[in-house]
Amino acid sequence: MNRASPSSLHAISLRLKQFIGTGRRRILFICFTFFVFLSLLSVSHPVVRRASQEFYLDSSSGSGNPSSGSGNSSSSSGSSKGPTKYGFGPPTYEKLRKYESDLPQHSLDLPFPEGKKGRYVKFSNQVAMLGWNNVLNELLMNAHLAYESNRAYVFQDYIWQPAHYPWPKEEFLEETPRTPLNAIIGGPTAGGNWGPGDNAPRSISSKWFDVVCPYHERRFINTREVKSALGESEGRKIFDTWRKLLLDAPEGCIEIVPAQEDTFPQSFDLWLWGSHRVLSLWETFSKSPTSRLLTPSPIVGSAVVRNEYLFLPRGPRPPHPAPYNPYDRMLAMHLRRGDYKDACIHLATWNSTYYSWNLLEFLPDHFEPPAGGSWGYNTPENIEKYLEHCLPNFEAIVKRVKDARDDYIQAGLENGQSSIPTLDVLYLLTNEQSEWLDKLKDTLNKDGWVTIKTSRDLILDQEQTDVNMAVDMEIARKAAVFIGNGWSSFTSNIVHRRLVDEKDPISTRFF
Ligand SMILES: Nc1nc2c(ncn2[C@@H]2O[C@H](COP(=O)(O)OP(=O)(O)O)[C@@H](O)[C@H]2O)c(=O)[nH]1
Ligand SMILES: [Mg+2]
Repeated sequence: MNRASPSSLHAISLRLKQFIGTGRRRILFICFTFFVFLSLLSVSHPVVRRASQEFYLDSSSGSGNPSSGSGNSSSSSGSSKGPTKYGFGPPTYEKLRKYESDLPQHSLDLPFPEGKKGRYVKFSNQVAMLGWNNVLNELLMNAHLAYESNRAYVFQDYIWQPAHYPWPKEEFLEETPRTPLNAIIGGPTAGGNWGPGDNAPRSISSKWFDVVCPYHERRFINTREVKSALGESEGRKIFDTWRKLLLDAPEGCIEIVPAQEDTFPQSFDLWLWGSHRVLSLWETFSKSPTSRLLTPSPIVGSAVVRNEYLFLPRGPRPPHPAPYNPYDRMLAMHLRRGDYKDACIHLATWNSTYYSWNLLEFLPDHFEPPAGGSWGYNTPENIEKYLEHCLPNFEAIVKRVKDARDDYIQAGLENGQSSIPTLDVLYLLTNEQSEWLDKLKDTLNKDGWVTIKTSRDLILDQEQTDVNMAVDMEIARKAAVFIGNGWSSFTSNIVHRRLVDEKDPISTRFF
């Protein structure tokens, strides 16, 4: 072993004395050493550590560690402390915009039905500045209509209802925020390929529409020309009427424009989505390539994957063999809150039925608007009934979860499934921002759920935060069991995906 000899120690101490020096130099050296010592002491103190972490999270740009949910959620620890500052503003999507503009179908030289002589339809009457799912259900139906009319669907940015945008107004990049469609969905609607051997024209961007279909070459169809004769027709009839018009029209470039006097000038409007009339479209729409080939965008898909470890069960091992895949053990529940505190009363006042695909007859849960109400009026007892389902309290939620789990397990056993179904992971997707969610978690925990994760536990980067609603929807799509809010279009689009995936109807429930 090498030991320092007395003579070498003496040499070192001499060197040190020389380095420290005398007088002012010595005082400076002592002060500096003392400062370093104090800094080390304070950094290792927990209070100082926490303060510096918070400072980092607030000020770091791009590399922060935000959580998500409805967007304005609190820290990833899952506790509710009010709106979070992300440390980064909305994304600019430069690369994604370039991807959209460089799509291979954006070429004038392609053979019919694409290229200069191709067939196109742009729905300028599409709804905007509403929640994502009111927009999504309509744009998918428009894309399906374009496909059935042998025309390329012209896709557009999603224009946000500012109240749902994940960033505060002072961080908006433009007056009305927008997100490229390819950030939220993938598949043929957003310009991806149709299935193998399908030569339908591929969707194009609205920017390319301006190139391939200059203004003076377009045929404009005002919705008035079609809708005034349709009134409150069945969805099927509405679809077939538009399809015939668009299929038979010889013009390559068609733009549907909204009638100014119509509050809902969409081809498939809110009156249709909120009524049983939409159900006649289910059979063909659910089997269409538009539905089958719809995928989450890569941004959404990557957000789900990076958070998957959160869903691994943490509770005791089940007494019987259980699936490896955490989604096969997951019950996801959509807790539609926030603006729904008012919306549920509004829905009750107008005696609203469930929304869209939530009305499908073969699903196990239904809500019959109770007798006693009239157009724009309802009784206090009826309003109470609506609130029980639309804004359920803890007791109702706990019971619903228990019943849905029991029904699912029972159905699995009756179907002669080889292994006993296991549900021991809960995912709560929500736009709730208060401590209500923490209290609900505690209540469910006391009821026996060990693994409970919520929208707030997700770690999302800047672009993933922008599309957080689609991330939650994708998780709920994959879950073995889903419980949603029957009046919500957010829920209805999850129902759409689950049924297209051929999940057993008993696994898709409503409050
Ligand atoms: N991430 C997330 N966002 C939600 C959730 N529920 C509501 N939101 C937000 O609130 C909006 C609600 O509008 P919409 O999608 O039209 O659904 P609807 O209002 O329930 O019919 C969504 O688009 C999201 O921005 C949720 O469970 N998770
Ligand atoms: Mg909405």
